[in-house]
Amino acid sequence: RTLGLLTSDLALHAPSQIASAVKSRAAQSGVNVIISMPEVQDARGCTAAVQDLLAQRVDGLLVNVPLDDEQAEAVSALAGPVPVLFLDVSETAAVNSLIFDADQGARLGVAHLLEQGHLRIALLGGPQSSVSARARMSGWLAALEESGLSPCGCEYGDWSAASGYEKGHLLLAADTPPQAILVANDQMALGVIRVCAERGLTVPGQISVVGYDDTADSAWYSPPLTTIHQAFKTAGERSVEWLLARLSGDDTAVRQTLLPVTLVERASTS
Ligand code: IPT
Repeated sequence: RTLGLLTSDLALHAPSQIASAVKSRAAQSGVNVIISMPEVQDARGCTAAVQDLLAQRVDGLLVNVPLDDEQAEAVSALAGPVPVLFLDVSETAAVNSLIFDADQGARLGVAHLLEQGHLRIALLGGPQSSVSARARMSGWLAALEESGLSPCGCEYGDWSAASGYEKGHLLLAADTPPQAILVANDQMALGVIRVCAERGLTVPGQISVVGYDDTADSAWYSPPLTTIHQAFKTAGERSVEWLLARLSGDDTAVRQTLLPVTLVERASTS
């Protein structure tokens, strides 16, 4: 059997860790994986990539590219009888999905900072074109609002450490700088920690930083990063298992799985 994996930029840590888990789990079952990484991740680019994978006669498809509901539904329809599982869509998309609970992740981050007594909390979101980045942002805003707070600054990066560095400077240049920053991924948090160091702010003494992902390197940051753990290995493995089960059964109902996330408390918050 052969599976197709349509993925977002593998230069980013999270998608590469998912792809690695998909490859390993598939290999264990003697399954080949063809990886496709569209340069332009709009609806057109994804459709072309899916058509290309289908032309190579894949038996099933994994899609780890952020897609809006209609786009995901269109890709599902395009695949016809070939089962498709989406990893970066909203719960409201009527497609098979295996996604992390973004609302829970956002709430865990806010609750952690509130417990430590921080009230001036800034937000550094991911790109607004990404479904999961938007879900994290709205989760943070909702959780802050429930505590009667509004963010002390809000910026959007593109998931890279460089963008974390650039936007981190903007957040810290405010007249009343934040006591803590919630960052939508660990790579951007790396850039934020660098900004703090350059401005002579100690982390966590003068400012707390919470990341999101818990990719393999995050425990090695200086200081080790407090972050929201998303079990990428488990997600990759379960996606392959789900598709293989689908291929050997006759279940065709739409299935949505929500994976819980956890807060990993390290040394970037206090
Ligand atoms: C999501 C990561 O959290 C983020 O850091 C970035 O790498 C993004 O992927 C790339 O699209 S995880 C995804 C399964 C929602």
